[in-house]
Amino acid sequence: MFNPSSRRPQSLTEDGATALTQEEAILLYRRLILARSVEERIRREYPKDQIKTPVHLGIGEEAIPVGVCHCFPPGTPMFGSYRNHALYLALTGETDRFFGELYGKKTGTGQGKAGSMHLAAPEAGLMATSAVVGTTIPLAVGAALAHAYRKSDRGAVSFFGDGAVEEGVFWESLNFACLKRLNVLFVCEDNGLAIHTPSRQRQGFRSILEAVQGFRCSTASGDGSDLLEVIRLTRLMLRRMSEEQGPGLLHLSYFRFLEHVGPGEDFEAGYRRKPTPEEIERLDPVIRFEKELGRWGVTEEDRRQIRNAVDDQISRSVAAAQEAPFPEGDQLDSDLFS
Ligand SMILES: Cc1ncc(C[n+]2csc(CCOP(=O)(O)OP(=O)(O)O)c2C)c(N)n1
Ligand SMILES: [Mg+2]
Repeated sequence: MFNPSSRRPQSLTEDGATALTQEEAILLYRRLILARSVEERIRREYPKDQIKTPVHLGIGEEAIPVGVCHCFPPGTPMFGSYRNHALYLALTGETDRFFGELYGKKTGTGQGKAGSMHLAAPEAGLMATSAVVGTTIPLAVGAALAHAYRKSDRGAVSFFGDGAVEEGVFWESLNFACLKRLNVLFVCEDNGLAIHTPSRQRQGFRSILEAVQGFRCSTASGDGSDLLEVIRLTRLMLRRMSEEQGPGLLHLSYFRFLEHVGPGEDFEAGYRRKPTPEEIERLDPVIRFEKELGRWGVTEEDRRQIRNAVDDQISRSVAAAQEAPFPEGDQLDSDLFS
């Protein structure tokens, strides 16, 4: 399928910031397809009402976690929001425990008690994700502070939506990270919406980037639908953060294709319009990256094989999750904190 002899590093930008081997390009494509296919599968399964947890699907967002995670050493502590599926899948690549959790089963990441919004995989670096907007931002700062205490140069990453920026905890966390020069990257996944409300009806500042630029923090902004741009900007941020010995904020915009929560589209609700086919070509990170894959000699047949392998993996995991037992007895209230 893939000819190793054709593997070659590619320089995709003037400064060569995004240099990927064929092996990396294939891995990244697999991660993108895994995230997309898992969520398409959830959309098909959800109406059967066996998955009881609310699901906040990230179709359109996938390139952000896939690209950012690719730039960090394995095990770097990462923290996210409830729109966390692509982040979990980018870090773990696994779907057995993922679907176990969605089906509420003992085999899940939280033994079926945490649900889609609280996926975690500490062994892979995913320390926490949460339903409560903004709550994991200070946890990422705390992880970076712990590294600083231990004189380690390991970083930490916080993923959150544009709505979290309207919370005090974001500004307090940013202030503290800047003051203490912590090695933490804030990644704002900006879809311009908090549920149904657009940014201009919520935000008193001109732009997130301008507001953060008043802080002693490195910043960059770009198109989160473009995986190669996400990687280029993440690497740029890492370089700047190392030069400045302090935190960074990476602001990436993307288009949320589905409703805020649930498996459907909601364009008929009237708060935004459906994109045209030409716009979809630009907004869909999978389509965008597929157009680039020829650079590494990855053919349509290669892509088909990757998609099929991913579909098989998902089918096995869904079947296993459906068969798995629910937690019972003492297991129901063990590991619960409130
Ligand atoms: C502290 C808190 N306030 C309000 C809510 C209700 N709520 C759930 S999602 C959401 C919108 C958040 O938007 P954003 O941070 O942009 O994330 P997105 O859903 O766009 O990924 C709100 C207000 C909540 N879960 N937590
Ligand atoms: Mg948002």
